[in-house]
Amino acid sequence: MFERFFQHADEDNEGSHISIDPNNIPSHIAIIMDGNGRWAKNKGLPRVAGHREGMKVINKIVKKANTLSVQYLTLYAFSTENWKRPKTEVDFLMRLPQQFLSKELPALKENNVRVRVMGDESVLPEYTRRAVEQAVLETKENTGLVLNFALNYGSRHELVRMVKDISEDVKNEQLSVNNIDEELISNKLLTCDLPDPDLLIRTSGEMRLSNFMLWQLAYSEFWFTNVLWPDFTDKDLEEAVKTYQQRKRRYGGV
Ligand code: V07
Repeated sequence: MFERFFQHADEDNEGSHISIDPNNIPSHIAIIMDGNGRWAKNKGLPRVAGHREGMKVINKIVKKANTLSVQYLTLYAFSTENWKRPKTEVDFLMRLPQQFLSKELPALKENNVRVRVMGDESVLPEYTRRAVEQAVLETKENTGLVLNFALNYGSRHELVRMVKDISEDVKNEQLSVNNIDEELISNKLLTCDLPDPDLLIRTSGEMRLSNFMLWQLAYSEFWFTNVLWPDFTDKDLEEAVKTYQQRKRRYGGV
């Protein structure tokens, strides 16, 4: 009772007076980088200016995550729903992987970061796929932080594919229905070689999952902030990690 009370009192204090426990770092952090368009609108700029500014934030957060020794960082760069946006905006977004990598790839390599992508790449423009492919290839031997970009990713689409994949295996008698379990399902998802996220961060005050990692986030801690993604700093990441460390994960137990 009192323990829970104080836990919340600490959260209200934003944990700024305490320090990070190096023995309890979330090994996988997932981020919904929201609020780029709103940031631009607030400044009287076109939406794409917000996306460009949002891109600049990524490398600072990667560095900070690396320093904290976070092992996996998943960033929601483009969802399967984002195609509904105006064509000029979509075209701009599709140029960002190329821009990001031509500017940041050397630093990522220096920091021993391994780039990885999840999502349906087949429908992306050639230049987007090329840039991503090159980044994955050039960093594949790196052993540090795994930077996982969700690019043209949608969780329901991922689940539909998983069900089809498993059904084929059953139909071909490579798999018995009795052997379908949680581990098998996890291994058929785009995150098959990643642990589930420990912490989900969403910026800009929205409190929903928006079709992001529905299966993988089953037991994750959620941390929401009103800060817009282009204004997000390493201090905000620290605060999220501190809040995470003050919570007690239960996985459905008591
Ligand atoms: C995008 C910038 C960040 C704010 C959120 C939306 C806009 C980085 C990438 C990227 C993706 C794959 C990759 C390397 C970089 C990116 C898109 C949008 C579509 F291998 N930022 N960023 N891709 N934004």
